[in-house]
Amino acid sequence: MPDSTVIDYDGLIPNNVGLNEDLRVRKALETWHPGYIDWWKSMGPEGFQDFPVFLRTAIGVGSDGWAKYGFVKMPDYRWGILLAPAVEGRTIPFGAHKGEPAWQEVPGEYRAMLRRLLVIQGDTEPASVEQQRHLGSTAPSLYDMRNLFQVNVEEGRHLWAMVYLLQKYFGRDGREEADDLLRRRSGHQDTPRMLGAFNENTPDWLSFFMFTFFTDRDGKMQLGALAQSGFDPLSRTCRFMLTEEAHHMFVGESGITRVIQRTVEAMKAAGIDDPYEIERIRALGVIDLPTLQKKANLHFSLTLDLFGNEISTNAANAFNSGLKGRYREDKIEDDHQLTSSFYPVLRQRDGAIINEDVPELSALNMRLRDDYVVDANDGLTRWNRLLKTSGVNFQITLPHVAFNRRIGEFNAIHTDTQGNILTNEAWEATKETMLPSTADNEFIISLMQPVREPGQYAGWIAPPRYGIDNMPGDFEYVRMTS
Ligand code: BYC
Ligand code: FE
Ligand code: FE
Repeated sequence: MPDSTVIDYDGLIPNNVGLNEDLRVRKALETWHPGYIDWWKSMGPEGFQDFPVFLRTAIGVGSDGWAKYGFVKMPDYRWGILLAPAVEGRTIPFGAHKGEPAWQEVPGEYRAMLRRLLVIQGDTEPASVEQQRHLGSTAPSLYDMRNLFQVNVEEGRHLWAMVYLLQKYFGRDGREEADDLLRRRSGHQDTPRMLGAFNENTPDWLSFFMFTFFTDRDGKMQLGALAQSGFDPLSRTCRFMLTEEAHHMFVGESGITRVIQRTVEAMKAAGIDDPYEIERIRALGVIDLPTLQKKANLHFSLTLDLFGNEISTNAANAFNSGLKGRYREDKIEDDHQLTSSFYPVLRQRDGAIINEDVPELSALNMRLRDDYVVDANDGLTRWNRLLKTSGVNFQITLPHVAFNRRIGEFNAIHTDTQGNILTNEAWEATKETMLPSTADNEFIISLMQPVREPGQYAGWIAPPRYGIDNMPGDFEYVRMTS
């Protein structure tokens, strides 16, 4: 057994899984590598492949989170296979096999289910890179541009993480899936990415911050559930991915905080108290808070669709078989088998939204979504604290879970952001008060003028409080002269 706390950086593919002794898998990954680089160059960050970027690379997998920072051109980034250290004597934490030793190989009877979970997880990672590929050219600062690229290379690494599991444990099928992961394209008519939200546009930086706040947070929840898996290599992979996810969440949360900060500063300087004086506020070159709220409504509702149907036999089977647990399963106190418990699910019945108790096993998507809403609300609290201390009378809120949904119980109805059911006519007449209108989007796009001077920031966003890796305010995070 190789020492899994040490990352081997000598070969083509950095790893702590002993690739040097695993020639079959090493060859499969090395064969896949050129296609990945082609994909990265053609579908990754557009226009910035040749510039050195100040990026973080993991050099350890311990809980002390060793990392080093340095300038690297993105195609030369060392994407690696990194698993969190094994936990000795780990057992399957939930489901029908609870208490049995965790699997080091794929249990034959669950092969298809596991493969599907890996493919869906893997598909989202390159999808997000594709969605964000045009954003570099409108970055509000070099600091933000660097953060975008850091998120992008890590999502690229997350693809490697799933491809490793597919190639190591699924033979020829796994290799085919790995190739298909490079073939699908976000938003493509014929070969789209698998899940809805990953085929949407991310046209501007407000969308990017909302995406990293709301949609990467689905990543956090799903990875949290998969980190509990009885299939130990998946658990260890996800545990390491979660350490990277924290940074993606930071980018989103702090990005929106800085937008709010800039807006309230500008309002104060101009003597505007009323956040609904939209035209006057926009004339200051900052994003008005009601538009921010509409963007939040959009990204929250798109992300809720990623939790699947509230009532799902797929989710029940994945839990029962020990493959996908609940968020923080190990912190929950119950029997971890859920064969006789119930869970309240919001349902749509004869024109009303009601709560109904259903067998808990079938409601695991709903439960994960509930945990997600709590987690997202925590983030909002911090934005709202800033609004409160600034004296502006406005709070960002999450819309009702039935609002603007395409998957699950509420896909056939329209509601307002409070969850009141609307007729089609009422929805058409009011939706632009709840979701960004064409004019809102055009205004945001009009602000997206690039700023490339070190230490300078676009007028609609405040500078960050701290530099990356404690760098000074005028640090050149992306070197524009290659
Ligand atoms: N779009 O039984 P159901 C991340 C399909 S984000 C399209 O409810 P299940 C990241 C479903 O596939 C985290 N189709 O499904 C973030 C099923 O189809 P089949 C990604 C959808 O399996 C930012 C059928 O409807 N990871 O990492 O219980 C940047 C019946 O549905 C959708 C995961 O999601 C949809 N939204 O739940 C970068 C974890 N929803 O099989 C990265 C792995 C449902 O009948 N995935 N369908 O043809 C899963 O655990 C589950 O597949 C889902 C769906 C939770 C997604
Ligand atoms: Fe990811
Ligand atoms: Fe992420």
